[in-house]
Amino acid sequence: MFVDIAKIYIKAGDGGNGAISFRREKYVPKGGPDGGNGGNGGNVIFVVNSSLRTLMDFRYKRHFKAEAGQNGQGKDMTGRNGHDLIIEVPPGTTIRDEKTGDILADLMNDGEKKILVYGGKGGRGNAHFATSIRQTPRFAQNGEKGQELWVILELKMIADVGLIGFPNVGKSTILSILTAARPKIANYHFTTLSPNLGVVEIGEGKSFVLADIPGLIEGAHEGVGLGHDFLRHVERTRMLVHVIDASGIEGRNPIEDYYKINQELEKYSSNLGNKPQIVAANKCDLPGANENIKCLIEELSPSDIKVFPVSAAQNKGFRELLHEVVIMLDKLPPPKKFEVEEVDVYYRKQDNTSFEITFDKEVYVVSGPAIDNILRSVNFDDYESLQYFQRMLRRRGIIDALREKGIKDGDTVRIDEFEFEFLS
Ligand SMILES: Nc1nc2c(ncn2[C@@H]2O[C@H](COP(=O)(O)OP(=O)(O)OP(=O)(O)O)[C@@H](O)[C@H]2O)c(=O)[nH]1
Ligand SMILES: [Mg+2]
Repeated sequence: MFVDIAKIYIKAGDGGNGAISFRREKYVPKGGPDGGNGGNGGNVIFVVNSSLRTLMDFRYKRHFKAEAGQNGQGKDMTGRNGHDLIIEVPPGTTIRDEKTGDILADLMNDGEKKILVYGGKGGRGNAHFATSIRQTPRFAQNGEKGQELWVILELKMIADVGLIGFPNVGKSTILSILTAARPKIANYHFTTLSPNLGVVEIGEGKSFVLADIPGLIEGAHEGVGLGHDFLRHVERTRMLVHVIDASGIEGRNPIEDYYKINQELEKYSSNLGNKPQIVAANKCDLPGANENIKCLIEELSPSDIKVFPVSAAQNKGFRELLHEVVIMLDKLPPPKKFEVEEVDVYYRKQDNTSFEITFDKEVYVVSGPAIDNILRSVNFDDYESLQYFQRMLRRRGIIDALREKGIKDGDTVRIDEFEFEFLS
């Protein structure tokens, strides 16, 4: 398989912090809390753009960060949400978690979207924490951090068009003049041992992928020559350019060549036999080619197979051939989706309720997402905030869990970087 790979870092925007603010009005000495909520951070979203064909752009830019949410403000003003960051990828891109290797997304169709990391939620402003007893909360909630991840982008490039034909007919030479690929070209059979790939640019940002495939010979369907391996690749292409040596310089007859190769394709699979095909009658610069081409066109005209006389050596005749390829590709269905197992890890909402208690040198240490979440809204210098904190510990079952672990009054508890005495 032809694989293009890039490793990139993505980070969703952090949530904005909630504001601590109090109303100031004329003749109202002690206004109520009016700190607004922080805005949510932007997500990082991957979108398929079918005019892209490679992962080349990711060689230059590797870090992608979505915008953070803005902080809340006084007068109950909510911070603006951060914009999502859109990353465009070509069809056929799979995205893996760099650490676990799990496939997080397999993007195929134009416009298909996937959110891979979610922005952090904005923190609540102090207005949110006001109650009938706690009328002037001097604490607010900080925004949640946006998720971050290193991912591997993998593009299994599917060749739109495969160049097939007998050995030495000029397949690699054709690839080299139509694309930036530099395959080995030589005057002997089986110069090409594995498929080469190139991108043919046809202007207006349009392109297609062309594969040069090792020469086929009789018996290829049974594995003769370089056989099966690449016939499998050919099966995924959308159409074939059947390259024929029109000069007959190796003593074969071009018309027979045409039928023999097609028989091999047919015997390998009917899918391959039925693939749309046009003929590139190559080496038309050599003597005798014109006569052969006339016969070939005559032979194939009833079957509607178009024949294009070309010379890869002189770079002649390819404009017409490419024109036809583009017309055909436009009418053909897009390449087939790869079957891969998708692991849905990052669609899950963040887990805000689990925690863990460990015992470290006489100290009970509480950690986990539940703690991180509660800590976002604690101001340790503020009495009411601490009371709120304790209530949350109780409500989340953390106090009960500590008791179950055997904690007694006076023992030390550590949460994040804070240590305090346990009092029930
Ligand atoms: N005169 C002439 N020679 C050509 C033309 N195209 C290719 N050749 C020559 O034919 C020989 C084989 O060319 P390749 O492109 O390596 O052929 P191939 O089909 O890729 O061969 P395999 O990889 O062995 O299957 C080379 O010596 C080329 O220079 C052409 O249009 N005219
Ligand atoms: Mg070759």
